[in-house]
Amino acid sequence: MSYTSDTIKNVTIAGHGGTGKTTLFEHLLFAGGMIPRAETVESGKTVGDSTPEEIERKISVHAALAHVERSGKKINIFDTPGSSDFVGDVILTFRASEFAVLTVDSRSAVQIETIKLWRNLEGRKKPRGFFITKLDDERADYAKTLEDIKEKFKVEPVPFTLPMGSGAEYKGVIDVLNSKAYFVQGDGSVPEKEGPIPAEYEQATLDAREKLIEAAAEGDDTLMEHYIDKGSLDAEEMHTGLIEALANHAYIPAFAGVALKNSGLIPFIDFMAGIGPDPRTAKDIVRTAAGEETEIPLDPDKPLSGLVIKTAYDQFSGKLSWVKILTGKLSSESEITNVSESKKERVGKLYICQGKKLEEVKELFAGDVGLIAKSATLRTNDTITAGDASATFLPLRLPEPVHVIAVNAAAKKDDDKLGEFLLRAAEEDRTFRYVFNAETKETVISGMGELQINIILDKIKANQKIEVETHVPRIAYRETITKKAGAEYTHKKQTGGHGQYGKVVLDIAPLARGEGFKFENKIFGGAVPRNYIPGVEKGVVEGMARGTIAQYPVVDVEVAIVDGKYHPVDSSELSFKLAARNAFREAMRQAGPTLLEPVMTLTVFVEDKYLGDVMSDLSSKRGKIQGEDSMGGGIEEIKAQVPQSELLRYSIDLRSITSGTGSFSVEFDHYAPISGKIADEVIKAAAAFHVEESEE
Ligand SMILES: Nc1nc2c(ncn2[C@@H]2O[C@H](COP(=O)(O)OP(=O)(O)O)[C@@H](O)[C@H]2O)c(=O)[nH]1
Ligand SMILES: [Mg+2]
Repeated sequence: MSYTSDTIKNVTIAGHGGTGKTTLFEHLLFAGGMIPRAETVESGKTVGDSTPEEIERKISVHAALAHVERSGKKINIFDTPGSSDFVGDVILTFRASEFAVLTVDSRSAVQIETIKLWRNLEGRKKPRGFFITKLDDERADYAKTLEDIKEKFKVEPVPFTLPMGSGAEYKGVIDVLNSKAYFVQGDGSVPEKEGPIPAEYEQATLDAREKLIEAAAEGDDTLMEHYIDKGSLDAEEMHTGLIEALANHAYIPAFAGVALKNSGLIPFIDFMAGIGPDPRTAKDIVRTAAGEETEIPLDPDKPLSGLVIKTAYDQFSGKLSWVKILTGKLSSESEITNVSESKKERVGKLYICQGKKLEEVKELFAGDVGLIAKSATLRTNDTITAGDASATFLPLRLPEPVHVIAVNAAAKKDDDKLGEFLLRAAEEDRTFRYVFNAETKETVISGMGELQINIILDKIKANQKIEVETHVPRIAYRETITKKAGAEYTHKKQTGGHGQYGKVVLDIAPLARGEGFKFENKIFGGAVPRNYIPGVEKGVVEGMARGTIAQYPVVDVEVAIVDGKYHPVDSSELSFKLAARNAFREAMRQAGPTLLEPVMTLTVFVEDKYLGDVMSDLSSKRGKIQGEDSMGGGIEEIKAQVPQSELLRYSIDLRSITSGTGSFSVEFDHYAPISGKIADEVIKAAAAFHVEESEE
């Protein structure tokens, strides 16, 4: 069966880890009649947490997609991970859905990941709401949670469901929009049942309904006039008003429930089917062949265009490319163009899915998300079309990796295989990177945190039987000079017939930081003929590749050749190159050489209670605090400049200082001189490294 654009809705469930997303996802599928029973996260059998790494750790690592059908709509639901290590998979589902619901645990205040995700949704202007979870717990406090949402996000959430009781007294929810109640049945293992609103909740329901009407009246001016005239709105006006006001961000819907007891789910599904945004109101951005960025509306009547939002390698199905169709429709057994790779490709079977269970479809219409199996060319972020359109969707913007480590296979013969699987992991999760650093001669992988990287390495170890070693990456130190100096060098070799001869006199001087290298020919009168000057410059560049302190590259130096000598027969480019290289080394030794270390701009987000600890940790890391800003919601942003060598384990340190709540980003800023003990350590380590290198 295929679903046309007018029948599709997309919603992402997101929020801090452990707030009940996967459980909510599972029970929505059960309440919607899509699975015969709901499993617990602990059992390892949920639809949402289905990969070995998720089952083993009892947390979500990847986005999962499934759908429920209700009132003629197919509601695609994404379950997402809560740990910031896997934020890449959350953000891609935000792009692919027209609505996001953030889960908030009613036992605790709004937590930091939820605040960060809210900000991402705000940046995308994505309609969003809250689902307050775990109201059956003794520590649950619905009113306080709602209050905290108000305070942290400066919004007035509009309840669509109200809980009846909490803790052991929890009975179910009131569906405010449809004026009825849903009661937990028995132990909650069967779907909730509809019934009349108990008398004790009548007033609260009326009050909540009044708020819903006010929210609906924000939909447009005519509705507002009606509301002001009549003091109310009829059911149809309310319906259209709530749809429009949601699209205009005029209100934030709030839901409540106990997923584990199958409670509060049907009103949410009804909301999604009836009021949740129609994908045909969505837009995305393309870049044309001419490089212009334009917004295009999601439109079923245009020719096919779609975006690969995710790539997964499944144990059974092989490579799966998740595509969101933006315009037109994609048919199975058809030819498409992969615009990003300029390649045509034949698409075989198409699927929709319930978690890892695939279901074949003939067509995917604009608005829907489906899967292409075993594609030859598709990669995440690729644009597909039917014809020869050349515009491509903008690649998804993701945060930069913050945790970096160097890896190698324990057995050298496995290095290529390791590289292959690291590349695949980088394809599956675009917040994970894999590069070979030619300067430090290391394979460096980076990601959002230790957990993400460990999961990837564990998987490679388990599936490929490759033993992987990890270590702290080497830092790309630099060397430079602090004063002017000059030196001369004569390269002379007499070997039988043809000799080698070249004399070079160089002046060197420091340049401003970041200026790199300048070379000037200051020879007057032909002491060194012009055709040898490129050889001199090459020699200087070679000399600069390995400095005199610890063999790190030399930067920010101006070099001039001021004099020299040549021999009409024995001189050659090679002779001048060798002379220049040695002259440079000699000059550098006299020019007050110094080591430079990379200094990063660090941006840290922490709850204000950790501010002091984070600051003092940064000062112990030679950090210079540059500013501090309140982000609202009790979150502080700290900006500091910190040497890279102090930040190699920062994701681990920050996690321990802030009980896992802090987050940060780093960016290279500049190189700064180091001296004394710190420099001595670097020189010692470099010497040891070069000994090892020469032994290999
Ligand atoms: N008491 C109670 N526990 C819940 C509820 N929903 C989820 N949990 C539990 O909270 C824990 C985390 O749930 P999970 O769905 O994995 O959260 P996620 O990390 O947000 O996906 C699990 O032990 C769930 O059984 C609920 O409605 N009531
Ligand atoms: Mg989960």
